Amino acid sequence: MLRLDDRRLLGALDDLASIGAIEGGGCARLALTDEDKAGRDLVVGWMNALGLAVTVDAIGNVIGMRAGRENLAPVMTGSHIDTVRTGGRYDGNYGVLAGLEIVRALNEAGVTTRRPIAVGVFTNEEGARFQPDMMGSLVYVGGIGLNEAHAAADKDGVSVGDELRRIGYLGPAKPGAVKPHAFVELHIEQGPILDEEKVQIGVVESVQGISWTEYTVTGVSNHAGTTPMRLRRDAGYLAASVNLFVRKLAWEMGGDQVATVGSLALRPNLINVVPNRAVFSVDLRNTDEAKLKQAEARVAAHISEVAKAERVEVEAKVLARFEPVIFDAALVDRVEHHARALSLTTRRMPSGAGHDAQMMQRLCPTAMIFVPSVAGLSHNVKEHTEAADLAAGAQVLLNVMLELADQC
Ligand code: HGY
Ligand code: MN
Ligand code: MN
Repeated sequence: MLRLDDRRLLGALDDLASIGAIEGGGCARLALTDEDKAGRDLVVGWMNALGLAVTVDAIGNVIGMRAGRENLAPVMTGSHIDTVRTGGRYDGNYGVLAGLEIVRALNEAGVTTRRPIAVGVFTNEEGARFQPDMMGSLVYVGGIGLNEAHAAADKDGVSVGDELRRIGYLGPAKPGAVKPHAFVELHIEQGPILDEEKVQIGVVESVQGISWTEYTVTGVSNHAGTTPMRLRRDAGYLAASVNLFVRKLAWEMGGDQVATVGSLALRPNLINVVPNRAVFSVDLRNTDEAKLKQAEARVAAHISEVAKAERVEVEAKVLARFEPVIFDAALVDRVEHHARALSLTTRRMPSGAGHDAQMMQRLCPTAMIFVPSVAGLSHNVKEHTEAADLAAGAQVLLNVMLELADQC
């Protein structure tokens, strides 16, 4: 059986993690920043050195293609290398670098697969700087138009299109021009399940639904000392009440429901001024679409009730909304088969996090392979996966891809 060079994979992860490295061992490479560019340049350099035919498309997705014996639709793997501001070194990077390690192993073994093999790096999976998340893969599958994606702007009003141009990744290729035979994404779980249950491989059956909304609340700034409570129109109070409400709601709904107020900005943000403006985000997720809709409705009702009582205006902007996605059952079975064939322990599970794979399922049979995240930590510089687990996941990916690459 073709074996990967685990140490080389770990070395590549370290090299990439050194770009945008931050205190505590993580990395910060927000989409389309100079750090993201530097990471892209490093990966493209590796792709070229491996003899891959590299294309960059108009949303900045990078695809490295390894020719097959026959000019058939490729078997594709990949993920993202952009990170959140407090990113770890495995989220996304692991899936891309395992794909390149598979190419290295095939090159060294002199193996030419029947189908071409493609490794993809999708733009702005995180959605931390520009929304929606999974933007590159969403454009790739035709989920949003290129112009709409290019027009997405960050908090400073800088657009995706301008940043792609600035970093030299506004590529000529048409997004989605290559329709894969199948897509398999290797990723860390980013949650606690595999680590708690001491299971080596997560056989991912689905990705939960995601609902991102940004609220802009307008009240009246006033003196913190002289303004009686009865006269206040406190934008910050509404934001705080929503945070408490969504947390209570998630506990009450139970099941897979989660809710987060991740970003919050008050203005004028001064100790002795009642805030007249609050801009905050609400991230709701559930594996069940009906329940996710219920949660959204409960939050909206709460906001209008408090806004009325506090006499503040609220504007809502949907930043991302994706229904739950079910992966291709036959391909999920093959992931489970190959993991067990390597005597690895497995368990089927949904993904709590969003992934490019959830978009690729619109285009071709898609599945994901998870490896454990120690203590379930992710989007945190302390994100960690044991070397043996990283190696095991990559070997499962290789074996699944070899099987797919020889399918007619
Ligand atoms: O938010 C997510 O689940 C992903 O990291 N974009
Ligand atoms: Mn990721
Ligand atoms: Mn992430």
